[in-house]
Amino acid sequence: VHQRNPATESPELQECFRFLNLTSRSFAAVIQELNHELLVPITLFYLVLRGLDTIEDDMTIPIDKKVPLLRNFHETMEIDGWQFHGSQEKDKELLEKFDVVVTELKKLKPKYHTIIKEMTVKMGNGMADYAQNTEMIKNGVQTIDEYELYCHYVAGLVGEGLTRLFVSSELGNPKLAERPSLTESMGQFLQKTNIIRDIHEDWQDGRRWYPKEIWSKHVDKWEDLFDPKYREQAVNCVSDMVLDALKHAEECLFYMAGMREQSVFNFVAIPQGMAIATLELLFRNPDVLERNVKITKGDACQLMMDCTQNLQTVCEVFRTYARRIHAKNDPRDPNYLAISVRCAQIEQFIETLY
Ligand code: PS7
Ligand code: MN
Ligand code: MN
Ligand code: MN
Ligand code: MN
Ligand code: MN
Repeated sequence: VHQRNPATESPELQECFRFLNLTSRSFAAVIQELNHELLVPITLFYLVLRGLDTIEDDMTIPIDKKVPLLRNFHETMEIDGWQFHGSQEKDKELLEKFDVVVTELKKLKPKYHTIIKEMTVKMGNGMADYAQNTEMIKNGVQTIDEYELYCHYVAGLVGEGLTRLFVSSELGNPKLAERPSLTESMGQFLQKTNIIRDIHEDWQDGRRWYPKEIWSKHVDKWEDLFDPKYREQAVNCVSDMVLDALKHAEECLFYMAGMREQSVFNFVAIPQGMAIATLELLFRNPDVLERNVKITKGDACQLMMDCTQNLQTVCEVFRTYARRIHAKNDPRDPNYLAISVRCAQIEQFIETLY
């Protein structure tokens, strides 16, 4: 059942929902099914962060213009009538008509507005730090710690904001607020999957998020990852990245065990199920180095059904994909043993829950 009631929505709010449906592939559906109390706050949270990310992603905005836009976005989002013209990104229309988001943010309960604003301050500054860093050094993220800090800014903070929204609306277990590492894992797992998948697209845009600490074990130069001569090394590099992402799987399942309301459970579980299925698709897949690979519509449909039941069905999804990764593991991969152990741990962890 849809929680929306367009008859009672202002024209600005209807426009916000139009943008949600325009800009998001996977989130639009799950957000619109959310419990009435959180439907509008999470829609606006999404649009604020989508606006910020559209600026971050736009490589045609010069750095000295981009950085203040990112750092001041929490103030900008309160300026009546604010619009931004000049982005070349796919989602530029959101920025061109951002005034409708500003109008609707003002109507939020103060407790929700505060959470959204605090997350925007931190994310905008984090994105700006990395944009400046890449601009100055021109060779991207070096260590796994730096990689995880970037994932914290762009996704761990989303998780923190969402968890605070769940707890303050009493739709999430208050104990979740005391377990920040579980929340962080939820964001890290999604963002790392996004980064592993987007390697080719990001490279073409002149950016890279794979840490040198990982890729330099496989190739000498970053560009070699895209050279067919080094395809085997590149596939091993992707599998090294997948191994790193899989370390968050158990904490994600723990987090999902803390959901108390079905619509919130579905909202958090669907992206996680899509993420583990995507990791399985990326694992040992040379196509990743040439194009953006995506799970099929059929698989996405099945995942939507399995991730909207209960914790047990989501655990089954994780176990199924961990087994498939395990089965695809190649003895010639330098991480063969570590991957095998990691998959077995996830499989065993799930079995102990029964
Ligand atoms: C508020 C629902 C549920 C505890 C727009 C959902 C970039 C993967 O890197 O553009 O530019 O290629 O493909 C979503 C944790 C965030 C993390 C984040 C906000 C889950 C802007 C999603 C989504 C936390 C910052 C994909 C992180 O965008 O990425 C709401 C719990 C937005 C979540 C970015 C990335 C999303 C992402 P990129 P994309
Ligand atoms: Mn983006
Ligand atoms: Mn981005
Ligand atoms: Mn860590
Ligand atoms: Mn990406
Ligand atoms: Mn993307």
